[in-house]
Amino acid sequence: MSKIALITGATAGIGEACAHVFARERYDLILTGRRNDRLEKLASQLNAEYNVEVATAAFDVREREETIKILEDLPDEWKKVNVLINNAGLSQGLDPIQNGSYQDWETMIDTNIKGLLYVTKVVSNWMVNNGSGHIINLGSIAGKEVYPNGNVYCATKHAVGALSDGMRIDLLPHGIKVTAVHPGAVETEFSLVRFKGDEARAKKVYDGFAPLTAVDVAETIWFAVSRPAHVNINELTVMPTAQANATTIFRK
Ligand code: NDP
Ligand code: 8X3
Repeated sequence: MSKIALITGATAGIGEACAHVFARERYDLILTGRRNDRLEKLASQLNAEYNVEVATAAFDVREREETIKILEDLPDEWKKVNVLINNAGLSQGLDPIQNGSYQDWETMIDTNIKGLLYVTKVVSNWMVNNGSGHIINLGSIAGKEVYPNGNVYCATKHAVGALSDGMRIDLLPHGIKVTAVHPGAVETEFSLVRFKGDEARAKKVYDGFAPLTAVDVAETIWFAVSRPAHVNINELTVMPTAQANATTIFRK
């Protein structure tokens, strides 16, 4: 029987790239995100290209009851999840704390922290029952450093780092690995979402240097997942060569 990976936020960017990489590696997939049309399209593409089974589940990770119900309603054979990639996440706004929007703060906290927890609780219980598993949490360089106006987004990603450490301790007796992956700038829909559809502002983020691609991050995740059974990578920071830290980018 094939291994199974559950990927949150598979409709775009890093999650979508992970779906391709794990399908290539012969994993059957559970793909989630809110945009069902994209999930369906990706599922048929991966099924045709790699001949893997793909289940889709469209839900908003901020909705606790819905998230739990949709996951628990999956057929038992899909609950043998080997790899959970907690990738769904976003930033909203880039403002000094005194000007921040309550709505933006709640969206980030509810998605990046609470949503990740809802999915993790359900799937980690399956992994405990299965006696093994690997959880990958998408942190960020924003979870290692704090940059100007990054306040709440940085706090959510620091929380992902702390939760990864906590999960690793609690799940240790159950043979479950936990890896936090912290990328620097990756060109995806991330900045478009952060700047609420302002394409010119989003594009400027990546001007004058080569950012990471979603595939670069997906391959890094695959590296962590493909280590031997006795090896776990606790955390991994992956940056564009032109980016030294959260705020230092060498632009041509
Ligand atoms: P994208 O915006 O390209 O993709 C984000 C994904 O998250 C989408 O599939 C989106 O799906 C999903 N998502 C967002 N909100 C929700 C929600 N409420 N419920 C369910 N799914 C949701 O961004 P990236 O691929 O770049 O980001 C992926 C992860 O990587 C995030 O956690 C981000 O913080 C992190 N990261 C990104 C970096 C970057 O520079 N791009 C760097 C470091 C970390 P949909 O809209 O269909 O729901
Ligand atoms: C995304 C990278 O530097 O915009 O997490 O926070 S950054």
